[in-house]
Amino acid sequence: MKEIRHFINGEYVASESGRLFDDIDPATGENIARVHEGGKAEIDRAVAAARAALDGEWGHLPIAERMARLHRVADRINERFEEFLAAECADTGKPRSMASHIDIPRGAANFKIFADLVKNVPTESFHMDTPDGTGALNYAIRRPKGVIGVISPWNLPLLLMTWKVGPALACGNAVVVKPSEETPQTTALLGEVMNEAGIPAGVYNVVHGFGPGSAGEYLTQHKGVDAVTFTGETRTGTAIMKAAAEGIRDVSFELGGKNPAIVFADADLDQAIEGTMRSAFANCGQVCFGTERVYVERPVFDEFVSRLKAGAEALKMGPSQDPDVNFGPLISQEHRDKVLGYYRLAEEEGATVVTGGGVPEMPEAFGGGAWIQPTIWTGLGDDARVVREEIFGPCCHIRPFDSEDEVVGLANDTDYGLAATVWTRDLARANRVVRRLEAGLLWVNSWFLRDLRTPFGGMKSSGIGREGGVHGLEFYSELSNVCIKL
Ligand code: NAD
Ligand code: 6OH
Repeated sequence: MKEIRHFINGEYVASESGRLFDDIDPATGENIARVHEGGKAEIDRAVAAARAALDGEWGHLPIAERMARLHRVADRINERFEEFLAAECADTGKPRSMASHIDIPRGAANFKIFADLVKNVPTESFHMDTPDGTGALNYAIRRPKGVIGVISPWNLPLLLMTWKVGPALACGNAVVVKPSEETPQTTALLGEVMNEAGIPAGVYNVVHGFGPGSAGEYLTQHKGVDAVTFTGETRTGTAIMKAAAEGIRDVSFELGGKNPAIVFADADLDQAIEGTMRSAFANCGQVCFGTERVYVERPVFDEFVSRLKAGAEALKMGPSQDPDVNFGPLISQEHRDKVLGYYRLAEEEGATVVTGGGVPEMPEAFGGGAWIQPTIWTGLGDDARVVREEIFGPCCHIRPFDSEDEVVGLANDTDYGLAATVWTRDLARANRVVRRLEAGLLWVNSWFLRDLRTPFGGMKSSGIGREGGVHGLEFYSELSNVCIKL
């Protein structure tokens, strides 16, 4: 059986405790690897290696050379594309058609985009007058923040991890990554690539394990970690923020969502259906900015519901290698239990089940997998838990509306504020509506159209800070002002 070790100071190492945990293929329920579980000892070693790397070659590389090596990281991921793809699909069960277009190429691109950005970003300078007439010159200098703790989720494991590691390294930091216990493989494999690309030992470290009482929690508590960037559940973010309060360490959070889509009657319905199909069901509904609440203007409500139902029922479920498959399993049996709990709750709360609502019949080989039906509901009240809580599964509730004011109020009536999507042919209305929607990502007539240079993040309980483009630099670097009396 394959064994997955920590990657510390440029080497793969075993846990001191000798503890291992299982890595399960969610499509079959089979154990595909044994993973070393890190504890305090491994976090201590990784943080020390990161600190030493900052003082070593990495801290003194000319910027052009640092960026050249990050480009090489991206190139090596692309050269080893098939290995990354196989590892990601084995850990998540997601269709290869998705991982080969999104997870792996965008995971690689994160190293190039941020290297190019950081190389070209200016800092400010101000000349100021002084009473003696000679003046003074102010200019800002940007420096790495230090050792960054990176805690990443399982839904897009490589992509969401490199989305943090890319800018962190571009800014000259060193990182200690704690990938999700569900999806350790691509984060582990990236260690080899870092060595191949000439990233000095200790710059990129990986410690596997769980959250509370394990590597995740120890990483957030470690005094040698200067800042923590986290993508995951809002509840976990709350725990991490408490830990980071000790020592006043900075946090950057991409958390949960309960994202609305608004479909006006004048929308191109073909587009709106296609977009909502993806936003509700892509990656088996496990996308942070996916849609779980759909509001449709009353004249087109019935047509929209019946066409989305037809679309959901036409999804092709199956193993990731099948090129026609566009719908994989959930990440784990545990997560399926949670999602199925909401499927039952929807019925208890009085929903009409338009389609789905349970577990599909699968061939015997996939009997142990976390398969679930794509599900659509109507008829729930606005206070139903199914309409208010993040489910993170392939499901949505559709509700009719009659006016712009009404739908803006409904869309904003949530603790979250990550994403919202508006479908209309009237661009004046689109602009009017999005400016009132409380969300960090606003799409008009599209979904998941994402330029990596743009700001990414959520309002309210969906996060703190923005990553992406130059915005991440605020988190991954420290600005100091230099004032020179002339
Ligand atoms: P999770 O919060 O359960 O786990 C995320 C990571 O945190 C894992 O590595 C886990 O081991 C670790 N962790 C858990 N408890 C911890 C603790 N006390 N201290 C330190 N680390 C701890 O999230 P998940 O289930 O992996 O991912 C799904 C969630 O992520 C959903 O809520 C989804 O909305 C959110 N998400 C948000 C975004 C975004 O960009 N806003 C993107 C993807 C996923
Ligand atoms: C969150 O679940 C997915 C985020 C994906 C991206 O930000 C991207 O641009 O690929």
